[in-house]
Amino acid sequence: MFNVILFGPPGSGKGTQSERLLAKYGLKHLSTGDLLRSEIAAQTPLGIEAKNFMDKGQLVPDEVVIGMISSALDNNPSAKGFLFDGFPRTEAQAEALDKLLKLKNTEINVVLALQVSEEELVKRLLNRGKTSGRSDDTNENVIRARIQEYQNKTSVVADYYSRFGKVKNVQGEGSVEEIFIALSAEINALQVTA
Ligand code: B4P
Repeated sequence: MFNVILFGPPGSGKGTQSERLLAKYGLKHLSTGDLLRSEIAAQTPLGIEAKNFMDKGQLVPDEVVIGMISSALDNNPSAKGFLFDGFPRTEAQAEALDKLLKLKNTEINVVLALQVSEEELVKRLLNRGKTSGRSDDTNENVIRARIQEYQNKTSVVADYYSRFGKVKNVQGEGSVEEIFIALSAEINALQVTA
């Protein structure tokens, strides 16, 4: 199996680049943001609880997202690898993911970390908010709270994986195509040496 984490702050291009990487490498996409938004759309108890956090720009509690990822891994026994998008977002989630993958005799191969400035993130998310219908994209204070949550709780996830030499920083500003080429080059380099 080949397992990739696409990492970066909100609006850094994780969702955008995931679509292209999945098509190229045939990995199974696991986006906690998408999974949470489906729960919200279906008005499940989990979705109703998650919406309260997401509308304030806060992270959803670890046990909720870890449970979702655990079920998704179990439901895809024949995947040739996973692309984790927006997960893990805390050190506890990273530790839980390592344990879940170990049970399946596999591990994270690489963490691709998109580098984007805060002003560019705010600009992109406000722009997306004009058409996405996402309540967490329309208010600049909520967007800044999400970036703050990233700095307080999520950026440490890169430090966690750096200890194992798994992080590759990739410039996340430029055209979607340029960034895709840079991400693909990192994956290709690892697959050649694997
Ligand atoms: P997510 O759904 O993960 O969303 P995101 O971080 O906002 O966006 P993403 O990074 O995928 O967007 P993209 O840049 O592609 O999370 C939403 C919320 O769910 C979180 O705030 C949290 O509350 C909750 N949540 C999710 N996972 C969780 C977890 N594990 N633990 C706890 N809580 C969790 O796109 C942004 C915009 O930029 C788009 O409009 C796109 O078109 C544009 N764009 C992309 N690339 C561009 C480029 N190169 N140039 C210009 N624009 C670009």
